[in-house]
Amino acid sequence: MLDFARIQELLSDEEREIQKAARKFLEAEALPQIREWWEAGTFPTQLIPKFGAMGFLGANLPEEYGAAGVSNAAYGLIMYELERIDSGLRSFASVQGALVMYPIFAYGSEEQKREFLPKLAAGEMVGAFGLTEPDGGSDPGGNMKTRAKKDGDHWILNGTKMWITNGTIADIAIVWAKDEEGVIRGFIVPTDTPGFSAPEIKSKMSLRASVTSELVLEDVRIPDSLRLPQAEGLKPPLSCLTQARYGIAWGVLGALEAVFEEARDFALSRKTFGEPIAKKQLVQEKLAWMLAEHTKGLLLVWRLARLKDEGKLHHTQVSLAKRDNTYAALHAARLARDILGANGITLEYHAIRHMLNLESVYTYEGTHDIHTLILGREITGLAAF
Ligand code: TGC
Ligand code: FAD
Repeated sequence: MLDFARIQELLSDEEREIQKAARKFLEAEALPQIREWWEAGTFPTQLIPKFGAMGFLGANLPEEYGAAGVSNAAYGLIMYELERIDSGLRSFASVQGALVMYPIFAYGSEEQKREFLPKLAAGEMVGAFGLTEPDGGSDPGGNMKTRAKKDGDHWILNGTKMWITNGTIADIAIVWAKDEEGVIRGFIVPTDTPGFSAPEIKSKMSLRASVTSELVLEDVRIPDSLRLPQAEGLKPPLSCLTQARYGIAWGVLGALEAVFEEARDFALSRKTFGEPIAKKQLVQEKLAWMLAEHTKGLLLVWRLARLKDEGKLHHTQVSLAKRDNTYAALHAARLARDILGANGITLEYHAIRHMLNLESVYTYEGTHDIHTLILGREITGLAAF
């Protein structure tokens, strides 16, 4: 692992072992084929049960529900290793763990937890999280048109969700909808319910090894037993986003490591004007910038992991980490692409695939600018959304 500030020494033996095992597994099972999957625009569904067996899914949730029950640093390191291969693999795990398992764990009934969490942890069941709607994702409360109407001991759901990771391959979708009083509620929607469909969004130039879908709900009838009983208002879905953003803040540093190492290796072997380009000051400045950002980002997420273990993490701290680490990774991928010259525009190298993926990461889970405004509100007490 790229580790300039020797963060490894701050990890436990178990955390180091988990990362080592994740890297070994992913280098054998995913790295050799990632380019092919990305080019074909397919997500490798065959890896899902293997991710389950490796303990990658909802890894920081308790063992009593079938999850691995690891520390938040170990969870972050798993996200790091997944995204070192491709943001699409990390996205799958982020959604399954932070956006599907977490809301069931935090807001579900005991029966819901026992029914769904072990299958989701094992990768026997796939989940999706439907918050964003076609009219805009940054203001999910204000823009929410999806409605849930009470009908005896059932609910009738109508509406459309947009840009939903895993949608087409999901067995269940966590759908957020407003009831007749305008209160936001969460539902576990089995995707084989009549009236539910999830067409895949095609022609993406980013996150091509990830399924992104529209969710269409037309008079979808759901028993009250599938409503998340503890979820009321916008705070519960926003709290799920905090879990996913935390994982992204770690994950993108894996992508940064991948493009840094590729660029450094290329620069050492590529000769212009009789010397390796690695000997040129302008190239060294780019590599130094990447290393510095990776180092600062890793120190930050390590500290957030410990705060999260202690229950002291605030969501605005996660906003800062998601915002800055994602920007650093995206800019690093652009610099790496540049160092590779013309070679950098092909999928033979990893830089452009990471660069294109990171454009999505910059936008999803709160755009860069929305996180700037979250921090602006934290600093001044004034909301500028
Ligand atoms: P606001 O007044 O700020 O908040 C309402 C209540 O919620 C609390 N809160 C949070 N709690 C936990 N975590 C967070 N991140 C929280 N943010 C806010 C807040 O304290 C308040 O609590 P209380 O007790 O005072 O009632 O609500 P707002 O309507 O003003 O919203 C503000 C804003 C812009 C920050 C929020 O809407 C936002 O975060 N927008 C961005 C939306 C977003 O990130 N969408 C992501 C969708 S999922 C996705 O992209 C998955 S990508 C999948 C993949 O990884 O592949
Ligand atoms: P908009 O909200 O329309 O924003 C457009 C632009 O306006 C952005 O630059 C934004 O920063 C800016 N802007 C917005 N408001 C303000 C403001 N107040 N001040 C200044 N600038 C502003 N969503 C889910 O619910 N579940 C998923 O699984 C999921 N997966 C995704 C997967 C991918 C590949 C992508 C690309 C998106 C996914 N999303 C998902 C949706 C994602 O969360 C939204 O794209 C994101 O929240 C932004 O919403 P938007 O795209 O509608 O942009």
